[in-house]
Amino acid sequence: MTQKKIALINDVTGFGRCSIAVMAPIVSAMKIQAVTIPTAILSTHTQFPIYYFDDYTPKMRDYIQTYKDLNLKFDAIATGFLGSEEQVDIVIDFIKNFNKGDTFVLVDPVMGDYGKLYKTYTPAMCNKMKELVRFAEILTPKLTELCTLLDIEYPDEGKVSLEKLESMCEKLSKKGPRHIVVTGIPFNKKQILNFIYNKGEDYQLIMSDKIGNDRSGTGDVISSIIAGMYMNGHSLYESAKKATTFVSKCIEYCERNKVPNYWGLCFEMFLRDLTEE
Ligand code: PXL
Repeated sequence: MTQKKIALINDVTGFGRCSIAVMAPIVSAMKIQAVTIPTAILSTHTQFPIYYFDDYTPKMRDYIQTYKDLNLKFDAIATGFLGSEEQVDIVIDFIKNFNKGDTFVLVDPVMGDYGKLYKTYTPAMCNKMKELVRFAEILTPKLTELCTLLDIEYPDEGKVSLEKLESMCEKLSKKGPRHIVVTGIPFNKKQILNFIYNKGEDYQLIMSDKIGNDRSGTGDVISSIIAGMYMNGHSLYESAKKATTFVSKCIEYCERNKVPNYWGLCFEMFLRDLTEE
């Protein structure tokens, strides 16, 4: 059996456990080869008071050209935080080149949190992300991102009905993604809701306990587990379930060991849970 390959288009961040530093080991544990396509190199992620940031955009086209010349093929492409409109254009060009029909594309539209967009998300950048969404088979937005992609106001305290979530996903799926996992929706003081949408099917729900505060890179852990599980033949529900169970276990460990939130999830402790024989 030939091993599968996933192209990870994301930043390389040294300390803080996010992006490729998290996604590559996770998909590797799932026996999938990780191929890194860097968008930027940072010493730590941007939640730290200081960080070194080297934008890789001007070099990405030459980097990718070698893959085109080598006629490399990928079973999947996963994208995460993107810094500029130009970078999104490069990613769209990459998908157009390498998605030969049997490549699956996961887009994690990392745009904001709690109803607020990150500073780099100008209206033009939001429109660019809407373009990218058209190329996704699986989309893993948070509620903030789902609302932004549909130009809908973020609901008060993130409270939203299941019917509304379904209609939002239906609307977004008309633009491209057949599968949508809306992650980390505030449900009540103790629980978080994850909403699973498969086009043409009934929605499914996964509840997880809310333990402690949010941790950096959680979205990257979730999206890479979903991508890896899905590539290994599991349903979207099973993939999302695996991701949420794994994240809960990591958070519980981090809380017990008083690991600061900005240090991300201690996923290394449980990587073996992801390996299937
Ligand atoms: O997915 C989280 C993330 C990724 N990359 C960078 C970040 C963050 C979160 O802050 O700063 C550079």
